[in-house]
Amino acid sequence: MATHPLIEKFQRAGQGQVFAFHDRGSADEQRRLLEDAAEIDLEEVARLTRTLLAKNAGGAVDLSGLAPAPYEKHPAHGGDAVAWSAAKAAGEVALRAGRVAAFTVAGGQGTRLGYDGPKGTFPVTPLKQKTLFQVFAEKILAAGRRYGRPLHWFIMTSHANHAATEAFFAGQDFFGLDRARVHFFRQGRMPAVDFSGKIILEAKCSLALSPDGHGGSLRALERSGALDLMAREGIDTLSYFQVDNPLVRCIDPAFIGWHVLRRSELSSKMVTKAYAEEKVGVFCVQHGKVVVLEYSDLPMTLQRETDAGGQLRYLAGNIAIHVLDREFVRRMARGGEGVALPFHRADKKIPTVDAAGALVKPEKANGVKFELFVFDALPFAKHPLVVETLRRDDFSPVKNADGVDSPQTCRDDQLRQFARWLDANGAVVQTDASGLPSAAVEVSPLFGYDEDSFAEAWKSRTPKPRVESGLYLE
Ligand code: UD2
Repeated sequence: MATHPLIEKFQRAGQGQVFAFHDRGSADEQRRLLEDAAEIDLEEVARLTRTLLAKNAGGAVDLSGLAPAPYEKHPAHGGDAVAWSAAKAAGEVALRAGRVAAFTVAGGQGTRLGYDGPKGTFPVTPLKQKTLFQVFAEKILAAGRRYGRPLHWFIMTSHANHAATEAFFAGQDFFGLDRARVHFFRQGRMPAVDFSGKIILEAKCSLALSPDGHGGSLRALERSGALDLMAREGIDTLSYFQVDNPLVRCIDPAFIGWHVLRRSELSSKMVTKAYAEEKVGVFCVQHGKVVVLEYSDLPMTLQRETDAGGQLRYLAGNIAIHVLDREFVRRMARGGEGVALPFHRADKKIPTVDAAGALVKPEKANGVKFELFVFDALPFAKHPLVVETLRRDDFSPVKNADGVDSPQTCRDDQLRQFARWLDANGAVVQTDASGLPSAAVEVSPLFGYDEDSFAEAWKSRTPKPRVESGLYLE
């Protein structure tokens, strides 16, 4: 029997091992293996093997010409309050014109949290135990009402969690959103390879494939037709955030306004690092381009460097909240001469099979996964912009089962935010020195999803409720 052309192609590329057990698989297994293999860009794999796996690859990171990135300071830290009001007004105009959509990257594997199921279905709020997806949905619903234009929401999933994510939304009746405006699409996958560049089998007839990183969102937006849909709907601005952070202002008029006024193609929020060793990427400039350097690539001497006033010199931490221009995304997705996100290599323990086909769980890293990062698009963007935000207003992710960035720290940060909003509007709230209220309270995003909307809703609430444990404002 003639060999399948795809199998021949893999053999010619030195990747014939992928089909070592093919003939012994069931018809169904054979079909699926061929389908998965068809997804793989063998030239890309060969190129990554040459560049990222070569003996001399991964040498010293290029730090030449590196300096801290300039950023737009928040008014609380001396930023120009008048310019910030103008930005907010411009953002509101864009929102009222229906130019903005929300975009969540939710394709990650969420292994650190040890939670089975799409991360967006993880419960996070203090009283009602609303899930991450519900919090975002209600913020997006509320913003749409506020600006008189219901927002479209794009959600990037992975092969592993796509069906479960869709089913979850359907089961919750889309949290009151118009389901025609909620769009799910899958991100791409990359094969894992061993240290010599051979694609790894995770089972006899199954390739070790994993999501291509949040940077894969740019090509997935294009491939899925999301960009065309945006164009048809008159949307040119995407408000990007991660699935793990319920504090994020999914729709922030001032941030959107800065992006619009500066004609930026890619804008990013930053917070000042809490301490020198904090594990976040840092916004820098290098040879005239804005870049993010992962903490692991920034030498400790630079991370600890301070200016004359004693402040960290490299202090602009990346919290993964961006605004993207639609046509910029398209340009990045299509690529071309010198326009492409670089892949990053991560060495991992990848379950696989031995020569006899028996499953093997490696004790140490046996291979490499390749990932794209969205912030690597910054150097390609026209007029890139970094805008400061306050951590307490935008950032408290759930990443680990306990310790930092855990459900507990996130719950406390939500409580502090609700207490601050109440206090700023004249309610009596008992808190400890860190601002944590003694009463467990919760504010529904449908009541108030940011300082402004909360203040308005509170003003018109009569009689004012007492702040005590169990208070839920809806
Ligand atoms: C990311 C940033 C870090 C900091 C931090 C803030 C990187 C490499 N690091 O760290 O600098 O900004 O976030 O919280 O980005 N995702 C996908 N598809 C993928 C991989 C990830 O959709 O293939 C999503 C994932 O669902 C999540 C987000 O991207 O919403 C972040 O993923 P992560 O947990 O891998 O990022 P993390 O915490 O290492």
